[in-house]
Amino acid sequence: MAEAFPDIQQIRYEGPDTTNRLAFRHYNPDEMVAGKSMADHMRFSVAFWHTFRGTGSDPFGVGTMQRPWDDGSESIENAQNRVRAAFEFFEKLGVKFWTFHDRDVAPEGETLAESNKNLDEVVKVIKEEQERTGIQLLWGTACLFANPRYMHGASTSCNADAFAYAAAQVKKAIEVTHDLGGHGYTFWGGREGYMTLLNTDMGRELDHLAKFLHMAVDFKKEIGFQGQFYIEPKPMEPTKHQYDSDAAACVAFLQKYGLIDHLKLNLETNHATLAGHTMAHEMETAIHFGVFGSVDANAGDVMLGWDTDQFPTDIYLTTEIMLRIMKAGGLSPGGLNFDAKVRRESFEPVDLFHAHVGGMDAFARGLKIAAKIREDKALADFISDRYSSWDRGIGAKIEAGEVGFAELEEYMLDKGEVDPNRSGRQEMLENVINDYIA
Ligand code: XUL
Ligand code: CO
Repeated sequence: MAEAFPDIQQIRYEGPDTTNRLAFRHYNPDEMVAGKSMADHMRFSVAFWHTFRGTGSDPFGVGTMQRPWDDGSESIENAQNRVRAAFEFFEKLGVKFWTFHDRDVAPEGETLAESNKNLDEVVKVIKEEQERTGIQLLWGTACLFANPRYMHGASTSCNADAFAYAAAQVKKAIEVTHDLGGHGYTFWGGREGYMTLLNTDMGRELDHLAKFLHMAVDFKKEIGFQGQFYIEPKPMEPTKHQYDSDAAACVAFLQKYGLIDHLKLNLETNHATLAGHTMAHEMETAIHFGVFGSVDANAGDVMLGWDTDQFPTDIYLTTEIMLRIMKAGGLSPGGLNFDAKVRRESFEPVDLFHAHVGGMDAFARGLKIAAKIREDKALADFISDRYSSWDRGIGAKIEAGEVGFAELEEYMLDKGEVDPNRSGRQEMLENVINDYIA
């Protein structure tokens, strides 16, 4: 196959003063920041579905993307060529990881057996390309939402056969992920939710979702797959209410069904904002409950209420994310997966490079800023001082479990009133962060 991106050279770090738009200004993979290389801090990954299957179509018009290597057919040969084009892209961009759904990489056949065979044919080329380049699979997943058989959901469908089909499909997808040395496997509940409660037995559907995940955990053990399982929260779209609506809902679900030790969360920025949360909130929640796993890095549009999946360019956002990743002690075996797509109007192949280069540079800046904030303890000192009443006296006794309501009543009757409150200083802290970002 001829080169897919013949006019594009390896993207290199050239520093902030370069005039070359196809160079990194900030992302310098081997540069050490807070004791670790930038590449290891961020573990960037490209999402095959957006970057190599996104057509640019929307409800009002057909696709716009120019992809000269893709003949638009559903042939195996075309699917294999797409994979070769993708690995050329990953290599030139300098990422070490990628992600895919089963049906992105290989066409669905007339039967499950045919679909599995198609997948095997493409996996052969994926293996060759992974070996040739050293690029690794961050996680694999199965598309359990596009085919009409999944109109009511997959594991939460009212149709038991849809559950069975989804199980067979996920079994194969996990096998393939294992075979490709994947670091993880993600469950995003594409249509696991409902459009109306009028026709829905919600409790029964949740039980089925849990049963499905338990089967996956059993199967993982059976074949010796060591990768991390992730559940990916999203509150809506395509259904009105998705069961994995946010990090807290996922934690409650995982705890109730005894799955908390088997799955972590793959948090996505635009999903957090759709749920009415910041990404920082979702990350704090996941870290606190011990289920922070990986990140689908993108951004929404503040004016639009749907999943726009844009590339992250906001340094404030990337700083907040890197602060939490460092707080969590790093991302591995997860990564920063660009689950993001170029706009319909950005239809040339080179736009794929501009988009990813921008996202990687935005995170590189976020990393450096976050490292400095942590090094200076610019927030940490303020926060520990804010809670200092818990380090001594009555606060320490409460935390140690030494007192109950009766002792606290006695303490307060004696004291009469609480110690004076101190300002939360939100505006000052916002100014502090701005000084670091400048
Ligand atoms: C959908 C979404 C998915 C998952 C993988 O909003 O984020 O692409 O990341 O199925
Ligand atoms: Co995602």
